[in-house]
Amino acid sequence: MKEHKKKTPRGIYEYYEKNPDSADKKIFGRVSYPDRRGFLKGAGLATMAAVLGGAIPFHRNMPAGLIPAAFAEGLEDVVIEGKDGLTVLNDRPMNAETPPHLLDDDITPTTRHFIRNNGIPPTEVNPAGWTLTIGGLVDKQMSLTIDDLKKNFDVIEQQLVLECGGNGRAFFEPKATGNQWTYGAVACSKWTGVRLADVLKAAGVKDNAIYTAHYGADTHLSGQEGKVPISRGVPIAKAMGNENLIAFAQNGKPLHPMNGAPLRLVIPGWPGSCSQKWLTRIQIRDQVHDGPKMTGTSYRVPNRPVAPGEKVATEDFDIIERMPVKSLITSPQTNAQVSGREVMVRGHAWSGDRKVEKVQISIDFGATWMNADLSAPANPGAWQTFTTQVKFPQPGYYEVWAKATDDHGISQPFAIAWNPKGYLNNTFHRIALVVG
Ligand SMILES: Nc1nc2c(c(=O)[nH]1)N[C@H]1C(S)=C(S)[C@@H](COP(=O)(O)O)O[C@H]1N2
Ligand SMILES: [Mo]
Repeated sequence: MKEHKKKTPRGIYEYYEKNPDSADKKIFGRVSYPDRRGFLKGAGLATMAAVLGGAIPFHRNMPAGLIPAAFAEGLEDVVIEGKDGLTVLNDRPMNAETPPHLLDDDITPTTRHFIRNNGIPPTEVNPAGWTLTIGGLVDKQMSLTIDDLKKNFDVIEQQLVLECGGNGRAFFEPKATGNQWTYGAVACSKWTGVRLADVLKAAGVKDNAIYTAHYGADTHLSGQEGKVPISRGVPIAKAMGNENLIAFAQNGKPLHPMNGAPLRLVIPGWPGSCSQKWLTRIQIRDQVHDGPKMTGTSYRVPNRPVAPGEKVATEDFDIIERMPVKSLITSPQTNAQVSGREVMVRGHAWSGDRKVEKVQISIDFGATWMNADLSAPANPGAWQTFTTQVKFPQPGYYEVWAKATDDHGISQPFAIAWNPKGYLNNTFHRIALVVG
């Protein structure tokens, strides 16, 4: 297997180089004073412990500005408790993706579910005392505990794809700013919860309702009290779809802290950003929601073709709704050495709220394509699995390409139109193999 290129660590070192004291405060919530050692505070201490993989018994002795030795090798060595094998793209906020070969399971294990945070996750989480408020344009405001949700509504279990709108951003040229996701800001875990639609119906959505607005308990990177890191929403028609869950369990266990414990939305087929984590409130509005990350260039794409690098006026952007058709080869791992002349190629395909009809594989740079076997989705919103036995004519270097086509006849493109924030890259997944 070839060496994979090392990623440049982002975040922690940049901050510490510029100003160690303010870095401490920003990253771990610790304040240092001239003659007094600053203690790690609740949230900061929990963040550091989560990143290091364990509580820090002597945290009171840690000098301000001390970068934990665990980070000496850069972000490659950052350990996130309960996660395994993820590539950390940023540590503040925490963002980590999953290498494709670790997404081989039909149901993504929690340890391998990517993390996309816009702010600082809440640290004092008490599931028993957690409440979800439904407010705004409803007949009756509701405040529900997780027990209330379980008692009063159908509890269902669904395998649902979550994909960040910025997945694939790393491959745009010119580069788009933001986390440089390659392939792995996508997952399909099994989520347990109640239907968002059932809860909204119980509250009674008024006739003039247009959009939802979602709020969570994470806090803004600036530390500014009351400042919301992200609050997105969906049109009422989408919210009323039976595929959307208010989830309290992931793969049969409570949600992972980084995936929104104890309560989150899962809005499959739409940008992951719609699926508010640490969910505390859903507000029904009579206008398109305008919370943080709903406006400007956030999760919005130009409504017309633009030239790479072109400046686009804010009014020329549309909100991203469904995610496009896409596929991912999860086995073999890219750069694997194939002994013999045959290999089983496997992966997953999905297309927003549609079904995938066909996945094709090419080993000759797209000149010819062969149909793979494709499974039905476990339920609407789940990805489908493709497999095919590939024979290579002779030893040498090959690329295996995958291309999915959905039930509207829409296929993945070879190349994607550039957009300023690098969203919706659904080009073919290509892996490299050396045969013989
Ligand atoms: N409260 C809150 N919810 C959030 C986010 C966030 O930063 N805060 N990130 C969103 C984005 S952009 C994505 S892609 C998904 C990622 O979910 P995951 O971290 O569980 O993989 O969560 C969404 N929900
Ligand atoms: Mo996202």
